[in-house]
Amino acid sequence: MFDEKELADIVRMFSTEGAVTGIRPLGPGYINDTFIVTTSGGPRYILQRKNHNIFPDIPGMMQNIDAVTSHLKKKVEEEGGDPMREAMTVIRRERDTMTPEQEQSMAGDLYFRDGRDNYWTMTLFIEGSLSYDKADTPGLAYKGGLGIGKFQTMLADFTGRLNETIKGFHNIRWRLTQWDEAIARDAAGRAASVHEETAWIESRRKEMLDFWTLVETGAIPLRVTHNDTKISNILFDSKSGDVLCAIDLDTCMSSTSLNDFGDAIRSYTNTGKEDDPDLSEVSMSIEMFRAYTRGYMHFRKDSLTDIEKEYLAFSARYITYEQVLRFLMDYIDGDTYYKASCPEHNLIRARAQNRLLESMEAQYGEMEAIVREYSK
Ligand code: GN1
Ligand code: MG
Repeated sequence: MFDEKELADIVRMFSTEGAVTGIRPLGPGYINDTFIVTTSGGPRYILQRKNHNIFPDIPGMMQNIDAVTSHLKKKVEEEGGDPMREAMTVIRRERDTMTPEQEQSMAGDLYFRDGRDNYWTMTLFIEGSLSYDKADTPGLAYKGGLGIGKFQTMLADFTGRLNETIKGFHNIRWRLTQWDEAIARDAAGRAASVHEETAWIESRRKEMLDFWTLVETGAIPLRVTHNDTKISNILFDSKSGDVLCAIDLDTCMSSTSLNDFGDAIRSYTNTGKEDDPDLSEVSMSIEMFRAYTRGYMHFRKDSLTDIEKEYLAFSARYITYEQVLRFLMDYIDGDTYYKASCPEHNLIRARAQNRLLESMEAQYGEMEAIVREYSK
């Protein structure tokens, strides 16, 4: 879609070092387009085209990312860590490519908007790092839990105000409103073919809304949250195996920290793939659940409130339910949100996530017992 020459021209809008020697696509992201930029005489960089259809306020999003990464860098420094590796580094615009209006505008130095309404951003590529699509050992899940536990702990005293980058992102009341509209609209004429799947959403509607009411009333507190903690959004140190940092901060917002636990469990504990067409491969590994919970609670057990601990295991069901809903809704809408590699892709994803949800429900008592064990 973009040739290397075009991409190299975009890179020139940013304050980078070295001469560009190559730009290649990177990663399996469902939303943005990501590239890795190699240079001679300078470091490697990540270039991203942010999806402006999904994120309506890119300047607001970049302001969030800048504020959160600055805070994290300070914390890492205080603890004697390496702020260039343990937090993302946002690359700013090259001053002489900016108009006076851009220089004045909010977050104007954090992104480049090209003539075709594409929004581009750059960050530093962190060398000596690894990312995974799937957690294959409890040791990795444990380290992942430590990583997000630490992330939340470092952000506990963040006092800035964060913009809402996607309206009602993990708000199931809003998602169900969107769902009802999608069914009524039936834009792709697919609603009648997913009766069985629709029943999965309806049968759990009430319990999910009851949970969210606790967030709405303030019984469950708001914190700074990442909101997209699946394993592929975490960088691990290739030598020690420890988490370096969480990447993809596009959805960093104020919400319940339970989202971050729940979404990680959805990702780390799945014995199959997120879009596994073979449902017999999909289940929740209780061993992986234990390992992640142990790591996470190492940092969080003294800070979480009683009600957060009480709903921690439930948050995995909540986020997985939401993911079934979002994939199914996108199928009904005709695949307008997620990148899909075939016409049935979103339906396959929804079915696989529902299987995972059923597996969590079947093991819920054990999940709760494990949370209690590591809460002490
Ligand atoms: C999307 O962009 P990516 O791949 O990190 C999505 C998440 C979903 C995830 C499912 C902004 O994440 O909410 O959980 O796909 N991000 C957005 O894999 O919708
Ligand atoms: Mg993302």
